[in-house]
This record gives sequence, C-alpha cells and structure tokens, in this order.
Amino acid sequence: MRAAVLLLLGLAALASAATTFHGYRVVSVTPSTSAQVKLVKFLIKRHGLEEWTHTLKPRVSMDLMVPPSSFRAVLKTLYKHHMPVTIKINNVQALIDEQMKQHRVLDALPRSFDHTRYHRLNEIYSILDGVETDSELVTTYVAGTTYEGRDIRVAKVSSGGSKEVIWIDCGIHAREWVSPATCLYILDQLTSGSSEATRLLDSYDFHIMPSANPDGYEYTWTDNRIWRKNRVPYGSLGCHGTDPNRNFDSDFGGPGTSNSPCSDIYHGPSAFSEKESQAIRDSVISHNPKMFFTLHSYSQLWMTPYGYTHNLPANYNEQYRVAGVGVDALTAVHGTRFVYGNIADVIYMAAGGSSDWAYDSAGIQYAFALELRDTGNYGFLLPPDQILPTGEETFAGIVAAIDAANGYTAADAPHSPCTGRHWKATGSVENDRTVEQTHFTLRFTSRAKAIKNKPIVNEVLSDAALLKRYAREIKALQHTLALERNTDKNQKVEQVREMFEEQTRRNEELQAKVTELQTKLVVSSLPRGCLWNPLDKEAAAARRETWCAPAIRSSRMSLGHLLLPTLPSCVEEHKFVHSLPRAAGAEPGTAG
Ligand code: 0X9
Ligand code: ZN
Repeated sequence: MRAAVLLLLGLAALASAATTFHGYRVVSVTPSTSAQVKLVKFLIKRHGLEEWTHTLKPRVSMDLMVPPSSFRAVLKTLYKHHMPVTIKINNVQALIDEQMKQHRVLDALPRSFDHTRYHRLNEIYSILDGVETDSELVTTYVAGTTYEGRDIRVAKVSSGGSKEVIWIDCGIHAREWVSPATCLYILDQLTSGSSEATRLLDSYDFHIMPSANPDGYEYTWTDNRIWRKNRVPYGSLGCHGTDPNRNFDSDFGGPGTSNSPCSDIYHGPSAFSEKESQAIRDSVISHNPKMFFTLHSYSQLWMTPYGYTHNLPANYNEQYRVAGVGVDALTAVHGTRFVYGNIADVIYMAAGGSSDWAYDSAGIQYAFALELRDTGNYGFLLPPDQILPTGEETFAGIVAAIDAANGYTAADAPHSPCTGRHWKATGSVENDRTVEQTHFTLRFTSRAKAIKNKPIVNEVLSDAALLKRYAREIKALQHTLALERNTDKNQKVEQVREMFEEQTRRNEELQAKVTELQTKLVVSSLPRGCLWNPLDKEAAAARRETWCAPAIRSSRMSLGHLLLPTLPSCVEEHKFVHSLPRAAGAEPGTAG
C-alpha cells in the first residue's frame, strides 16, 4: 500500500514536471519571397518558435508551433507582410492529453503486438522479448547503450542461413512516435507466418531497430512530448541533446546543421560522438545490408540521397525508380500520397544524416529515409488509430521496393509468383468503343479494392454513365420526333448531340489516359516472376514461356495481367480479362 502511494506520488511528481503546451498552436506559413523567408526566420528566433517542419524557402509551407504568449504578435507581423497563415492544431496540449489518455498502465508488460496504441520503451522491449520467445525466426541483439544507460535493441528476423540483409531503423527522432510503432508493425508482419513473409524470408534477413533513440523517446513520455534529440547534456547553457541524424559522418557539420547544443539540429561535438549513431553505424557495417530504410515522421516523403548536397548520387535513377515503385504500392493501400526524390530537393539540405552515410560510406545502393504520415493535421501527435493503416501502407511500400530492387533478374525464382497467396483479385476491363456501350469496370475483392478507387477509373466510369444517358436521351427524342415534327425538340436533339459529342471526345481522352496509366504502371512496377520488363524483348519472351504461357495462350489476358500486379507480390489469384476493340479480322486469343 505504502509502495503504491509512493509510486503514485512519484508519477504525480513526474507528471507535474512535464513541459506542457496549453494553448500552443501549430500554424503553417508559406513565404513567397526571400524577404518573407527572412522575416519568418526572424520570428522563429525572436519568439523561440519550435519548428515542426524545417523547410524554410519560398513557396514551401512550414509548420511552426507558436506559444499563446506570442500568437498575436506573430500573426500580426505575418498578416502585415501579407503572409497567409493556416492554423493546423489549435491546442497542442489537448492532442497530447488525448494521446496520453489512450495509454493505460497495464498490469503486466505486453508480450505481443498491439497496434492500437503507442508503447513506452519497456513495453516495446517486452514485445521484442515476447516474439523472441515465441517465434523461431527472431533473435534480438543490443546494438549499443545510451548515455542514460538504455539498450538500443535490434530484432533480427531470419529463417536461417545467411541471406542478404534489409535494415530498418525507427525512432531516431524521439517525438516521431508513429515510426517505432511502424517498426513493430513490420516486425509483426514478418513473423506472422504469412506466405508473403515466408517469401521475403526465403531471400532476406531483416534487422529492425524499433527505437534508435531510447533516451529521447522516454523523455517524450515523461517530460516533453515534443522532444526530438537524444538527452546528452552539452555546454554551459544547460542544453541537452544532439540530433543523431546530424551526427553521421556525411559532410558532418555541413548545411542544415547547427553547432549550438541548444538547437534542435545540433550536430554534436564530432561525427559519431553519439551512442545512437554509433549503434546504427556498427550494426550496419557488421551486417552489410543490401537496403537501408530509416523511418521518420511526418510529411509523407520517400527520400533518396543526398541531404548534404543538391548533387545526385551516381545511381540516382535506380534509387528513384525503386522509390517510385515503393510509393505506388504504398499509395495503393489507403490512397496516402507520398512525394519522392532526393532529400535536398524534396525536403531541405541536411548534412550528417544516416541515409547519406549509408550510401556513401557503407556503400548501400538503396538508402532511403521515409517521412511517414501525416502532412500536419496531427503531425507528431498522430492519433493511435492511424498506427495500423500507417503500418500497412509502409510495409506494402517497403516490400514493393525490396522486390523492385531485385530488379528483373528473378527468372530463377523458385516458384511462379503468378500463384502467390495473399490477396485475391479478380477484374475485368471491357472496352467496346461503340458509342452506346462504353464500359470500364474493374472489380476486385479484398484489399486490392484500393485500385478500384483510383480516380482515373472512377472518372471513366462516370463519363461512361453520362454517355449512356445522352445516348438514351437522343434515342427517346428521335423517337418522339419521328412521331411529330417539332422545332423545339429538334433544337433539343441538337443540344444533346453536342453534349454527347463533347462527352465522347472527353471519354476518348480519358481512355487514352487509362492506357497511358496502364503502361506506366506496367513499366514502373514489375515484381518478380510472372511480370517482365516489356522493353526487354528477350526476357519478356522467356518469362512468358516460363510462368504465364498457359494463361496467356488461353485468353486475351496480357495487358490486364500486367496491370493487376501493381500490388506486387500480393495478388493471390487473378483472373483478368481485357478486351480491347478488336482490329478487323483479328482472332480472339492472340493478344500478348
Ligand atoms: O531533418 C531530418 O533529420 C529528417 N526530417 S525530420 O522532420 N523527421 O526531422 C529528414 C532526414 C533526411 N535525411 C538526411 N538529411 N540525410
Ligand atoms: Zn525525423
């Protein structure tokens, strides 16, 4: 009893020591000129505004947290200089309270995954212990120990033997809570025994570091929810923390870093001075991964090197291609849009980052930094009900990128991925260009229905419906006309015919767009096995023979077949019919 009271008192003391953000707002401003950029910079300094996003350049919006005491002054200045302001979060503390409320202290530490809530570090590690015990696939190791003495742990998922390695680290920035939660989701998927996991683990070992900055992460739970860096004390000013993502040896101390220990982007006293960057460096070097993913939030970006320069790395085109495939697959799950490209152009210049180091120094050809959800409605305070969808889409994106990096060299895959078991999709495209009947339908079951919602398809559908209506109307009017000659009606027929013709033109345009889209999807998303690079004629012929010959011979399936697996490696079974308007004399069944 006494112990419980003491514990409660202790907790109360902790709670009262925490920094609070009552009445703090997050606003987004978009400077249009360099003078306005300067002004925003001045306001940040003058009022000590916390940057929630860091891009400060003309025509790019920036999210800033403004304390209530400065709100009027900041707003007044911005308005005076014609800078529009959007309030994205009206009371930061209210969102923090909401998020903390979901976290009940459980009777015992959880041993299994729960993607409905955020976890304290000891819960994350207890879950790691749980999977390590329950799953033969998982072993964990300690990659380093932090300044405050916490382990930086990594879960290795492997079905045995020694395979190519995929590295994923999360939570290098303390406040980006959805990142560790996503690492746990990925770990859950990989240990689920699904056919997809088995397929991946047939080819790869995964190393997953769910919390790359444990001291900072714990600090966000106990003291300051908005904390970003680690917790090492520096300098006489009593400031704490180095940004571990400025502490790598990739143009250390270069652009987008600060030498002030009080800054959120303090690079630390020297490259790799911090336990967190050392832990990543040492594990990465000893396991030599093929691909490196580091997960941040927020902004919805998929970034390739470099952050320290606007120059592009030698294999930029290849990294960009793979990023594009990842983003398409990610978007296909819940429609979440991501922008992709090199760090310096997509977000801002930032030297000393882990992915630049991974590419330059560790020689990893695929080194990606992702910014997960959202785009600022909640920012770092993403509600827990978005953990699951964020996990689902991120996992899909990463799997697609892994498959894409595997390139077109999977002719020797051990089984035909045409019959992979995971998602089920059936569909049909019928496109008969006679005027009265223009259909474009796609039907999918299960999660593949995401494709159905692709706006282009809906657009075509609604236009087809309109066309049909006009056709019916014309027919009806012509019918009445035949009975009684009437100029009014004649005019009406003309009007409808004009609309009809315009609509037909528009429909043709849309059909062209659909074809273009299909081609783009085909070219950009070739997973292993039953797909082939249509540009590589020889490989295409061989692949066709090996995997899909029977299906292709027996139907006019080729285009649809190529379209569907844009959800790479997740299509359980697909029947797909694409009947294009047949050229005169062409036999059915000869396409492809
Ligand atoms: O600034 C960062 O470290 C990342 N953005 S965040 O808002 N999550 O802090 C971007 C990382 C980009 N990578 C490199 N600069 N190498
Ligand atoms: Zn970050």
